[in-house]
Amino acid sequence: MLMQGLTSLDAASATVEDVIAVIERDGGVIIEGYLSPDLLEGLKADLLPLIEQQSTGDDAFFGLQTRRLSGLFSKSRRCADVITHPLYIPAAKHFICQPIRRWHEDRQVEFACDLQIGVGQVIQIGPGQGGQPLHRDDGAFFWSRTYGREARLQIMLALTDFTAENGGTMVIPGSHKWDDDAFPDPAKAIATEMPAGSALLFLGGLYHGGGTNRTKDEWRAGLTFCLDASYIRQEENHYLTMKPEEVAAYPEEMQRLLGWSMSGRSLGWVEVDGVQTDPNGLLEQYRSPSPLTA
Ligand SMILES: O=C(O)CCC(=O)C(=O)O
Ligand SMILES: [Fe+2]
Repeated sequence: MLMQGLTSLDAASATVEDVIAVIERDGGVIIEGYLSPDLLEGLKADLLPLIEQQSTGDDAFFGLQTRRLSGLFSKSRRCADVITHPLYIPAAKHFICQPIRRWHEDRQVEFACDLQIGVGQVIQIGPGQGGQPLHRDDGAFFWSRTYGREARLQIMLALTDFTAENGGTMVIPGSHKWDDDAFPDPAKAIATEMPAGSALLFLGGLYHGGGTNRTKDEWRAGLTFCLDASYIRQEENHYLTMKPEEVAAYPEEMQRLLGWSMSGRSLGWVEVDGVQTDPNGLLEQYRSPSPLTA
């Protein structure tokens, strides 16, 4: 059977509608030229020296020849430019923030969730690393296809070229539509091949896994983030990873995406003076040194 590869779009000409249409059909899309060369070089300079100091994983899933680095929003402000790219958040909203109707007194009202950042990680796959077992990343929060909706749109950005030889992410196009029991046969997976600065956007339900690195000396580096529904637990605990001062130094949109936000009327509040209050205001005190201690 001929295996259908992933579709590539050009960041300079693709619209959000184009991105959504391909993801709806295949579960993922490659966007070439997602980052400007300057931004790519900046991210590499910020993050690659740090990941080189990390030890490799300790099991087959995390990879015995694979290094990982998290806590990225404390390490590079440029991560925000990957998240707020004009093709990413609007596409994520389309898939994740579909409104539902609920009764409010005597009328039905539409409610939609917000987005938040679930996890951020640099993943460096080294020579000799075997293929990672194929999986769905929304399994982390026990998602099921029976829910009939999506909770995650993920990005895998190539910091170095991704090839079939060096461990370019394996994906099974179309598998985001499979039911929970369908087996992800590795023979159906194809490698994501894309030049550095390009990105794979894919749904949390798409079967994928790190590829086999058959090269002698190439470390494939990818930068991954997830935009998730604001009603599920964040995979990475940004509240404990980042100092409030570091969160406060980002624009408000990023603070909220990192979790310092109330979603709708009922999720994520803190009690202030007896009122359930949006926690974003608590960052005010961390925005600049207090006049008393300056
Ligand atoms: O590094 C990759 O290409 C994918 C890794 C992955 O899917 C994971 O660790 O969940
Ligand atoms: Fe994964």
